[in-house]
Amino acid sequence: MGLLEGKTALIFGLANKNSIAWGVAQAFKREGATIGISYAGEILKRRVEPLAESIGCDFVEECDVSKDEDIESVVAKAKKRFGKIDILVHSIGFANRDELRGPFYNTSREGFHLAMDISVYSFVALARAFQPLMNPGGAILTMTYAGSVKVTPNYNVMGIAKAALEASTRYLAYDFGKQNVRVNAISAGPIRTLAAAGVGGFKTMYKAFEEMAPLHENITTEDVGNAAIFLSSDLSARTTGEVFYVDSGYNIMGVPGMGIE
Ligand code: NAD
Ligand code: 0WE
Repeated sequence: MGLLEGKTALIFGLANKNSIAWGVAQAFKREGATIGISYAGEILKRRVEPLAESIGCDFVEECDVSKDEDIESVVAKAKKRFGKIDILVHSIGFANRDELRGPFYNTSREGFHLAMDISVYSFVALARAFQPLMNPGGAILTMTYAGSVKVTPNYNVMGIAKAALEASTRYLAYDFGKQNVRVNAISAGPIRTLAAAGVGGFKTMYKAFEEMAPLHENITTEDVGNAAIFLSSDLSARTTGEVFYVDSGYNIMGVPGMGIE
């Protein structure tokens, strides 16, 4: 029997087959969950629908998380279709491309607000909107990156957004504890997704990551999917408000090993 048998999961942030959200969707499917998917905009529909279909998912809804009315509408549709849900996955982040290069102090007021709105507030807004639909024993998940706690050059305003996202995870965990719903974040190492495409120096960072990490391997969306199963299933029943690293151990290192051991 699958670890998520009888559970319903809604996954936000699917763009294409490289998305972390897709790794999560496939892993959840494997463990027997009923899945609903949400994506950002009309142009992604053509990509997302065949993927959803391939895992037998026919709840595929557009939702731009910067619009309250889009969030309300997807909640209404989920309520009509599923009644209650068990798992909510937020796999969304965005900053203007020109904020992700050069000195952090050049961050514009508008760029700061946009990154915080799409990458952080959307998590709070989705958690609130789905609160009445969440079954006891359920789980809420978001995706973060270690640029929240240590400097990653060029990650800039996204690092600040991820720090706020991790703090939001703790505050939401406190709120949702009363209804026995857990809230956790997965901090993944760098993965070549759409959100990493065109990032200057990504290739170099990828290589350095592989060298520095104790396990000397880069991260896949499948790895994140497997961690998401744990954090959404009853296996992690007493874990909430945590940032769970899926990074081949990279974050524990202070100095690179350089093969001197
Ligand atoms: P991705 O591009 O596949 O996913 C990002 C998603 O955010 C896309 O589906 C995009 O449509 C969605 N999005 C952007 N603006 C939106 C809006 N207004 N409304 C609704 N959706 C919107 O890339 P990914 O790497 O899978 O990113 C998923 C999450 O994982 C992000 O939070 C990202 O910060 C995080 N993350 C990524 C990495 C990495 O190296 N790729 C590492 C750690 C954490
Ligand atoms: O969270 C992310 C991706 C964040 C991201 C990426 C983009 C590129 C395209 C947010 N918004 C946009 N907007 C775009 O227009 N990661 C963890 C991957 C990532 O992105 C970086 C990284 C890493 C790692 C950007 C700079 C430096 C390192």
